[in-house]
Amino acid sequence: MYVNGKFVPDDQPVISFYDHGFLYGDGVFEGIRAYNGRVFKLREHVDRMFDSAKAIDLDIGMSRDDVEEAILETLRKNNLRDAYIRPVVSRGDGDLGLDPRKCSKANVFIVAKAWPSLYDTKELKGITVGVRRNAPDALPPNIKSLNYLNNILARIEATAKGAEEAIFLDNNGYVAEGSADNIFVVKNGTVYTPPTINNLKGITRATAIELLEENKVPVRVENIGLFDVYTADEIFVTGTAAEAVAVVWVDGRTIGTGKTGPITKLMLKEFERITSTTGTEIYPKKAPAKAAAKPAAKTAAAKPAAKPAAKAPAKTVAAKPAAKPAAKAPAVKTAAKPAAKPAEKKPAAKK
Ligand code: PXG
Repeated sequence: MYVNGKFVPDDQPVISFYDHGFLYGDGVFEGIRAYNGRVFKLREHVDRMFDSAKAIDLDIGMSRDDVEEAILETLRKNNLRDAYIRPVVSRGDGDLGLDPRKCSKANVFIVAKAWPSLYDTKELKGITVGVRRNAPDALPPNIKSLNYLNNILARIEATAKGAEEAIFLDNNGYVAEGSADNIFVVKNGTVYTPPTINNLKGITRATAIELLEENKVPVRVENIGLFDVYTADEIFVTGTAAEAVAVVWVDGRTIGTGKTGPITKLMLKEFERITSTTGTEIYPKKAPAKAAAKPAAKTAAAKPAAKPAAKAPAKTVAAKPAAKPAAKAPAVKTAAKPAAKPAEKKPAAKK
């Protein structure tokens, strides 16, 4: 694993007891996946980690490009093509006492592990939990912080009640998200998902919205209540870990037919396509112009396991939409007022 610029074996202790990430959950992280030799939405994940860090006033001490390169190099050192990647930035080594000023420098860790993608048609049981999603004016759920206790409490409750995934409500009673994924409900051919005030700005969520719109499935970003959940034709959750999975039972109600529905299936298919064909190449085939002069670069490129040129620029393969996107993709709409149903011609919402 990567620790502050060095690579060490995963099982070597690398963290101080006085690290504030450990003592207080003071830090941020990301969960990223690589498929088929490419890191999916690498820049988006790195950007979100920098946003999380900004929100807690944490200086990562590295540039976005440096973090990207460290992630790619961690994958290369482990000869991985399909992997789960976990960068963690903690406030750093300090003392007892929660004042972050006691930590002079952030600690940056990156672990990458084999985790083949699971494109199975798993169907989940969901349960709405009593524990509410962290309030945006307390600990904004948009921060992917090292403090996941809110989510863990939800997961404990869901497990105790015999369900695989928790469905969080917020303090106003609106549906927020799952314990580690965003939620979508389908009704009469339209897909609904809550605005991101009460949930993580999921990268898979944004991808799902794009893919649905490319396939001319209308998506609306608006508040969702329990009624919408119980009466949905389909429900699915999205996340780097979950990818896209159907929820077919909630609080004793069977959702739709009780099987993965057609829009969820479309999502799964589209998601498989986009994750296997786009992303930042871990082992770029072509050596960069400067390194190309060295004959050694050729062999390095031929063998993915070999150490690639240290400064190979990350190459990102752009997404190719399967279907020609509709000239007038349906605008994502949001409700101005939580309870009100949005008027048909509201301006496009922030995703
Ligand atoms: N909400 C929450 C609370 C999450 O933690 C998502 C939504 C989905 O976001 P992305 O960007 O992944 O689409 C998450 C992501 C794990 C694990 O170890 C959890 C996540 C991602 C990767 C691994 O359980 N959560």
